[in-house]
Amino acid sequence: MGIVSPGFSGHRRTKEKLPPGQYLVHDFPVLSAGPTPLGGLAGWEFRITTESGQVHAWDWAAFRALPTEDITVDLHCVTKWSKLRTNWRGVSLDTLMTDVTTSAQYALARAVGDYTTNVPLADLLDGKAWIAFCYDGADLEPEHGGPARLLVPHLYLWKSAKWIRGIELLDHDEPGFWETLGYHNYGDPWREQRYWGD
Ligand SMILES: Nc1nc2c(c(=O)[nH]1)N[C@H]1C(S)=C(S)[C@@H](COP(=O)(O)O)O[C@H]1N2
Ligand SMILES: [Mo]
Repeated sequence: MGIVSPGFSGHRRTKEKLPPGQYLVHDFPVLSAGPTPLGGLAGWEFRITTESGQVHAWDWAAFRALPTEDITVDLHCVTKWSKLRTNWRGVSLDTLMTDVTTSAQYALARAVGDYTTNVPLADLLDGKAWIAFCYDGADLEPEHGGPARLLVPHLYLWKSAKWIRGIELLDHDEPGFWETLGYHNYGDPWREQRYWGD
């Protein structure tokens, strides 16, 4: 390996490509539509419910016994901030879906409280989504969704439901909290799909 001068990497960084309309932040903003739930791990449960009503559930111990992945991903919020190379540890949705039999095409993530968000099931599979419980080597802070949140980094960050409790697999699409209020149904930052009609 050659020596890469700080000037070179700095130059590269300024030329890094962001999705259209986004700007770079170095802090980690908190965006929550309601209060931060402070429930402990004792009653925590994550459920996948299929379109035929089959339930697959993990308590914290069962969830944490699953194989984990360390991932570094860029985050893009619809309010226009992007944060690059964030480090997470989580359980891949592929792992959670291993024993789930479904022909559903849609998914609705449900969090503590009223927050829901819809994602096509294909966008949760093939290494594209995780239930994340560590950020930057530490337990995920409650304000960022701890104990665990959905992480779907290829879509705008409102799709990454904090305090996730379950995913419902559906044979029809069901818009969630922000989607019902006018946010784009799919939310691809690279196509700048911020609002319905974009
Ligand atoms: N349960 C829940 N999840 C949520 C939200 C929320 O209000 N409630 N806000 C969403 C929005 S709009 C964004 S931009 C991100 C913000 O995540 P952060 O607070 O960790 O930056 O969480 C998303 N997930
Ligand atoms: Mo957001």
